[in-house]
Amino acid sequence: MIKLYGIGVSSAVAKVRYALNFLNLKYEWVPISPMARENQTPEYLSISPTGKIPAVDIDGFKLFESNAINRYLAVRYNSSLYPMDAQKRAVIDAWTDYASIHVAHAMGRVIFNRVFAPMSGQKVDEESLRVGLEFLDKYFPVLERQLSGNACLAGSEFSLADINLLAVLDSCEIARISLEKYPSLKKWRLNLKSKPFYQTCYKDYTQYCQEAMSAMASK
Ligand SMILES: N[C@@H](CCC(=O)N[C@@H](CS)C(=O)NCC(=O)O)C(=O)O
Repeated sequence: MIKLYGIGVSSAVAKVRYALNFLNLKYEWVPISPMARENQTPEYLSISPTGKIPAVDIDGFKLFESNAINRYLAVRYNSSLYPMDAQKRAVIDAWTDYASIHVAHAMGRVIFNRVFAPMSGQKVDEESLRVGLEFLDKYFPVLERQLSGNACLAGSEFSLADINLLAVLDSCEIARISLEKYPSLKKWRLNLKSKPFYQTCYKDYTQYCQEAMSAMASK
């Protein structure tokens, strides 16, 4: 029995949902909303000691951190998403880290200042926004170069690195981040968004954000 804890508006949660779907694994989705501080209850902290979403409980094994969860799922269910070969794994890890640390961090600055700060009445930090956009202008060409020569992020085979980047980029539309200058990246993303593992589990991320916004506005 797999339980997934979190809410749809989180791209980290989406990442695990993509992997679960790709692996054809059934799961129970348990809504845990940080906005409602449901992530700080003793019960949830016993599953995710950091209080972050997502977390999973798989037959009693509790785990947090989306990339660790996806690696565990791929290994446990013996999937090509994270093959046994040490070098292939290392390359998948390298691209996953690049997207999770660098791209996601820059995206986070833009999303916070263009979406969440205005939505929650917090001050927009124009300098942080500028820096985030500047970093994305450096990082997207790297992804473009990699994807113009390879079908997938870590080479020719679809892997956890693709699932991770797909989720990291889910907020492009809501944060008004254009990928027009990056045709290979855009094509790679459109192709993956048409796949059943994405389509069947996910209302568009933008819609989740809009729902979250309306919920906040009505408070
Ligand atoms: N590195 C973590 C990031 C998770 C994360 O930042 N989750 C956010 C939602 S997207 C969260 O739980 N925020 C609530 C909080 O920090 O209290 C992962 O990939 O699982």
